[in-house]
Amino acid sequence: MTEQRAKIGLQALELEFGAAAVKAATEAVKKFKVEIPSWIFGPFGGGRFGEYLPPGAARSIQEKLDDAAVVNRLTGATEFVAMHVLWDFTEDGSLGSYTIAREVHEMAGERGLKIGSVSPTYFLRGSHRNSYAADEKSTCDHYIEQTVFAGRIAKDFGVRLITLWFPDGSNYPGQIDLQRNYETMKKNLLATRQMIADDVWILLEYKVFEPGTYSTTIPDWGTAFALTRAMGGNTGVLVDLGHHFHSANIEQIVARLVSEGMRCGFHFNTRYAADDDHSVEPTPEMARIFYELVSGKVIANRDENKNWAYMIDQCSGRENRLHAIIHSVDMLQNCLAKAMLIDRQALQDLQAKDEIILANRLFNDALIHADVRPIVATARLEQLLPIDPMAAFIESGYQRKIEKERI
Ligand code: PSV
Ligand code: MN
Repeated sequence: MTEQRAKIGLQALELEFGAAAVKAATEAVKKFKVEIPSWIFGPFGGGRFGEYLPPGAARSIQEKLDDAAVVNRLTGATEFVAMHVLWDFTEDGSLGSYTIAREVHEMAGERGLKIGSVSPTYFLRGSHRNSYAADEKSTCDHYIEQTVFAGRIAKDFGVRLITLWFPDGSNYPGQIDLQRNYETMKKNLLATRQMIADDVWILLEYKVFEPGTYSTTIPDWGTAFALTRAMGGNTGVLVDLGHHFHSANIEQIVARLVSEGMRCGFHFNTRYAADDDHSVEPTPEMARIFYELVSGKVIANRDENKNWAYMIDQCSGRENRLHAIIHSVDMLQNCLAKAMLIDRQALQDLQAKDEIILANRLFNDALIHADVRPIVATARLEQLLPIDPMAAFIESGYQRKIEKERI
């Protein structure tokens, strides 16, 4: 997209949706920040199969941060990097190290970055018979200790946010006692909340399958919601786009959480088959999710305390990791811009008149048919950022450089 093309596109959008809506969309895109995961840059990504790493993939936390800094420089939207305790802060692969976390914090700062959300890593060695819902108290205590550590790191070096995802569950009916399993999880979560500073925000992630194929302990937003309500305080639900049954109405889940006034968060990605962790695509579903955030005044609200946490959880298999994450950020900005274009008053009028198809068309004109790339381009130009971060990345020669250096 050239500046000239952006200008013409913007005029067309103003004609259709009004100059005020286009301006508001541009401002919202400028303000939108999204965390990127340290794990996308390697070596821990790659999905479930094989150990393939694309040429130039990062080999250490320093190199991951180097790559993250490039993404932030090009997009201006990704200052925060999500970290995993046993991928980024460990010496022995079993416990977190405060010293390493401090070093990572310093290294991030040197590159203009900050540690974002901190995730305890429950799913590596030792949790095959569950973590927080294990029958063995010593197993539970081990993982609680790691969560408390994550809370401390989040407070001292991060954005006071931890995100919890548990691999707990089962593969066969009868394998575990479903009620005891849930009650143990609940008891340990409640105890954890007490051990972590009140101003550390805890988000609880649900997932309908995997690694459990018959059951997972927190399979859905309802279970996560019940647990977070029981935990109380600064606690919410984490919606990962890849963690539902096919064709789940995720925007409605978002709408429910907004209506309940719960401050929640996302792990953005795209799935086709299962929990694929692909780059974010500009799907109608994603745009509708953003519409719920806009109409619920969660996003683009002057009161930042109403805002949710926006994170990308992606670990691509085959594609270039930097392309993958730049693409995701770009697509999220596009979806937000689309959501900002909806004339809510006009929509309400149509709803009141029961004009079903006309309401649907008004929705789709913005969320599906509008080409909002000129809005996103304008937001970048106004911040003195490259108009096209992907093109700027390709032109920068950074990929050639890392492929040469990282053998
Ligand atoms: C689990 O599938 C998950 O979505 C959790 O958020 C983990 O932290 C992440 O993936 C690890 O890639
Ligand atoms: Mn996730």
